[in-house]
Amino acid sequence: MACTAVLPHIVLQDATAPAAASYRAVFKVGHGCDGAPTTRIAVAIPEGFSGAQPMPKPGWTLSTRMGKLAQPMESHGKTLTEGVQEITWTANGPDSYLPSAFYDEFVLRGTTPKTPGALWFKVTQTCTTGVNAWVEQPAQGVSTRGLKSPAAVLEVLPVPVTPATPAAPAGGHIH
Ligand SMILES: [Cu+2]
Repeated sequence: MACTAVLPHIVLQDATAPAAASYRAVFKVGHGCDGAPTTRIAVAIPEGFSGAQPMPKPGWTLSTRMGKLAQPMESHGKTLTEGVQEITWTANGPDSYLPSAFYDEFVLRGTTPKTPGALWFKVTQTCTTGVNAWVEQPAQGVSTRGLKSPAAVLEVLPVPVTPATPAAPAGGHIH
């Protein structure tokens, strides 16, 4: 794919997040498929990113696909064996298509894994003509340099140790 757009590919707004924390994933879509407008965005939720919830988008229909988790998760005192594995936004019609010259954002949230490391979100971008599969990842590290159609990467970082201040509960708030 020839990528001449100012905003390259599909990337996450925030490329890093602490481990075991709530994370708002903003996927920035900077162009269509060789000039064709985007009609659908499907995001595969990587293993370890739990409790994924999409944000509705006017003009687009949401769907989620559930699947078995490789590792059961604890949530609110219950053991979960299934989780959201894919989230899809589909344009309701031509009025909602995202023209290639325009820019838009698709948002979901979830909780990062306890273990630091790279999380790769594979994104399938469908257009009126053509499909871009953003699925490539490097053999190691988080640099997507040189990859033609990289997946969107989130680097999960160790939680900094701050013994002086009591930590707020994950995803919580302070009164
Ligand atoms: Cu691009």
